Amino acid sequence: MQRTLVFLKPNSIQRNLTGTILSRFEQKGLKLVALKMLNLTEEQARSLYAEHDGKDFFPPLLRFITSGPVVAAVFEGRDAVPVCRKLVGSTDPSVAEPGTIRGDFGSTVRKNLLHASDSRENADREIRVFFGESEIMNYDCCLEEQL
Ligand code: IDP
Ligand code: MG
Repeated sequence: MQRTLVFLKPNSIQRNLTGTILSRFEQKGLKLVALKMLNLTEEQARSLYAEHDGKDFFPPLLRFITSGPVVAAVFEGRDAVPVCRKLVGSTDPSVAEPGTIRGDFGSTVRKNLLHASDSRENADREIRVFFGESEIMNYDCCLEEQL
């Protein structure tokens, strides 16, 4: 079973899309095992996007994701990392397929609503940026046999 990290960027919360977006993952059958709302520190933001350090969009990206509260979640399920990326859609909402979250609700690349981990290694690292092990829930799901 894989775990992946999703976080909703400040514009998702401000546009009242938090429930709508989280429901996409829930409806797919992914299991919500951790959830919190927080203001990212500069250090957390830098660590999340370290691979983009030095690019022209890096400073505005950091400013944007620290500009207001974000909502972070851990979802668990079979192939959770690629499944969540597929639900999220392409980085640029203008080319993201309809039916994906960015395709349906996104407007610009910079404000593309949310982040989802792109590999198992990054998922493990990113989960640790937001959550301690004791904040990740272990519970049986009554529908487990159907997932
Ligand atoms: P991803 O979020 O789909 O994984 P990445 O290429 O990892 O996309 O980029 C991280 C974030 O940086 C994107 O979600 C987007 O907000 C921002 N970003 C990426 N490319 C550009 C760009 O060309 N202009 C402005 N912002 C960008
Ligand atoms: Mg990325």
